[in-house]
Amino acid sequence: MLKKTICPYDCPTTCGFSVETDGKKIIKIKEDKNDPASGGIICQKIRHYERDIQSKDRILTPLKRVGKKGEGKFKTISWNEAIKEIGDKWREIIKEYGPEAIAFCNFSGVMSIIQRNCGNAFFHYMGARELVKTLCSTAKGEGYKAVLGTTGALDPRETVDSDFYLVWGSQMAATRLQGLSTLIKERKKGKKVILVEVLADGMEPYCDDIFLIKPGTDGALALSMMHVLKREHLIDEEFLRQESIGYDIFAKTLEQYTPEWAQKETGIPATKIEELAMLYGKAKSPAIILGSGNSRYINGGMTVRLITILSLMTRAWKYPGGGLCGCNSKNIPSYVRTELIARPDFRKNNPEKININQIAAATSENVKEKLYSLYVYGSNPANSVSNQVGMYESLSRENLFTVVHERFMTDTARYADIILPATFSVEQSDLYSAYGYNTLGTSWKIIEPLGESKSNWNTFCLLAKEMGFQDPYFQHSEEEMLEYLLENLSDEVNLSKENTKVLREGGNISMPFANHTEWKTVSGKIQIINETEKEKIPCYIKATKENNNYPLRIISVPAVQTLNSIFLNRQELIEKKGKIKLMMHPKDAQKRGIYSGDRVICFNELAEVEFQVVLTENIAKGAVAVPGVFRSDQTFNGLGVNALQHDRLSDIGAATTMNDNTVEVRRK
Ligand SMILES: Nc1nc2c(c(=O)[nH]1)N[C@H]1C(S)=C(S)[C@@H](COP(=O)(O)OP(=O)(O)OC[C@H]3O[C@@H](n4cnc5c(=O)[nH]c(N)nc54)[C@H](O)[C@@H]3O)O[C@H]1N2
Ligand SMILES: Nc1nc2c(c(=O)[nH]1)N[C@H]1C(S)=C(S)[C@@H](COP(=O)(O)OP(=O)(O)OC[C@H]3O[C@@H](n4cnc5c(=O)[nH]c(N)nc54)[C@H](O)[C@@H]3O)O[C@H]1N2
Ligand SMILES: [Mo]
Repeated sequence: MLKKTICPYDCPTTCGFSVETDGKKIIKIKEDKNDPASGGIICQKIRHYERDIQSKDRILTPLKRVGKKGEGKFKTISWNEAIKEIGDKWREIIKEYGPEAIAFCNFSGVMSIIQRNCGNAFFHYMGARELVKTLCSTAKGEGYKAVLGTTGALDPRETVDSDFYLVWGSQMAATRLQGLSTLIKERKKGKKVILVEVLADGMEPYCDDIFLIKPGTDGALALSMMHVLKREHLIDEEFLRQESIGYDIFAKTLEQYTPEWAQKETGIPATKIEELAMLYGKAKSPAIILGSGNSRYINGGMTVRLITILSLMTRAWKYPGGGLCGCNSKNIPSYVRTELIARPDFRKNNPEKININQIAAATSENVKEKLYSLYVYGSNPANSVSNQVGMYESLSRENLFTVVHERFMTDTARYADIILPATFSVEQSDLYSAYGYNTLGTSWKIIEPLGESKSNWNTFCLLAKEMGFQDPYFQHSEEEMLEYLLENLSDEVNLSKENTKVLREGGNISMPFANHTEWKTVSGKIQIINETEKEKIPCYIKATKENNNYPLRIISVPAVQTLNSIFLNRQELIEKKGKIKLMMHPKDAQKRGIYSGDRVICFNELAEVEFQVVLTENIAKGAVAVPGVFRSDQTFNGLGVNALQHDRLSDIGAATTMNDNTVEVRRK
């Protein structure tokens, strides 16, 4: 039997595919050529999704800690015992310190609407500490929004019509396979692909030219490209004077941003900047394909504002395929009314918020508003947030009652007092709305949950009962909630009969591409100048400064074989991924007497982390990069790159700045 389902993980595509099942197990994964997002292309990770679902390493019963925190010793208990124990402990904490002494951590383990957002409703109802979920790309989102509001950018499927591609900081071979396949086809027809990257490793075969840029300086490149466009009369000034706010004022500031100035900032030769600006400016419908890496800096929001403005300078948006891809591609905030699941109206108190990027500090012993319990689901903060050493210290606290709802023994789960077994996407029902494509889909339960695993929804319903939460919300099945969401989609969504049928049966449907020529901002105009921003006139802001002790900049990049900390249990992928690596330029290695394959210590004021060095000419000088996330037992000294990351927030969007850190490297 073949059934349609959707990948639950945090990728822009949200691929639909099929599974062969006997009703009890998933036997095989099959590509679905008719899926509007994946088009039948699925990644090497999902190709054997069944191996994860049926993995011998899966946690299938509730577990209770019997050893020390982090030691990894647990005994099996029943769900009744687990829920009772959590309830007893929470009641005790609430009585003594109030519900604000309880926090939760959730991010992108499962991206579907119900399973991702139901915990918010539960913790709002409880009055627990609020979580600000900005671990990924909110600086990018807010930077774009500052210029274009909710105007929809390009859906990757529209880029077949682009006449030039500027891939700006995306390892598309890992993160945007389907978009990359379009580029490969179009390049064969003679269209050019240029890459602006810190680490171009793996993308070389797909590009005509590569611009290696110093981390966190993309704003300087965008500004100097606009300087050249202005000088060469390649800006469509008539269009901007009509349709934007502040073009002339902004244009005057461009004078200072010469290619020679930008060369000093970015490390890209001025002549190359001229060349890129001319290529871009002479194209009719160029697409900038923007990744998220360059927004993860203290200047990340401004960088994205500047790149968004650059994309509007030449009228490109008015032509099919022209514009910006990688930002919000819908003209409405959302097809689905997520608030029906997240229920912000359940919150009656106003506790101090916790930014997920600073959860290590927030859960530490030494804060005024001390926390006594942490509930983690769909997230693995021990491996995903900054300040990893601090995170382990917090998780080691005897007086932080920690519950982790998980599928595998992650580094976070290892520190839990109680572990609850979580389901896989095929064992639960939900609605998906891709963040990089204009698609909407459903994935209905295909097999019963293995062992005693339960979905997030079903677990929160049990916990609500235990805690005596009376609202009818907590008494529905997830299938009822899914029906309810389908009946209450956003007003702007109009479904044809066929599409309604697809959603009833399972699978992705294609939604209309956005209108890229009507500006969905408060003023109805492109906001080159935005009066509501701290920096009203866009300008160059520097990233965190290097210093003599730590002269190198370190960034984290996605690995092809894994997705954040997901797939770390899959043997064949882990073998392919290899040891925890530090990518380095031969010149930087030579200065330090380091050779390819050496074990090195990479360090800064936060930690010392051991890596194996891989030398490549395809990295900007002065930068080092770490691909992928590793479980502690897959590292050399128990720590990963997150141990070298400060928990500073971006300029706008309160996002991660995980790429904005400085280090030094020495041979071990
Ligand atoms: N295989 C795989 N797929 C994934 C993921 C994964 O881990 N593995 N992660 C998923 C997630 S959570 C996300 S958010 C998306 C992200 O997907 P995208 O938004 O497309 O971004 P990435 O491919 O992560 O690109 C980050 C790139 O930014 C580059 N970079 C870092 N700093 C700078 C800079 O200052 N300037 C420039 N120009 N480039 C810079 C890095 O070298 C890296 O290649 O991918 C998703 N897909
Ligand atoms: N070093 C480094 N750090 C990074 C990144 C990086 O590339 N490198 N990427 C950053 C980015 S872009 C992101 S988005 C974040 C991701 O940060 P997180 O979301 O915290 O981390 P993930 O590694 O995705 O872990 C998700 C966990 O959820 C579990 N899970 C999956 N499905 C379910 C479910 O249905 N229910 C429950 N209860 N659990 C489930 C998985 O088993 C997994 O352990 O990490 C950030 N941190
Ligand atoms: Mo992400």
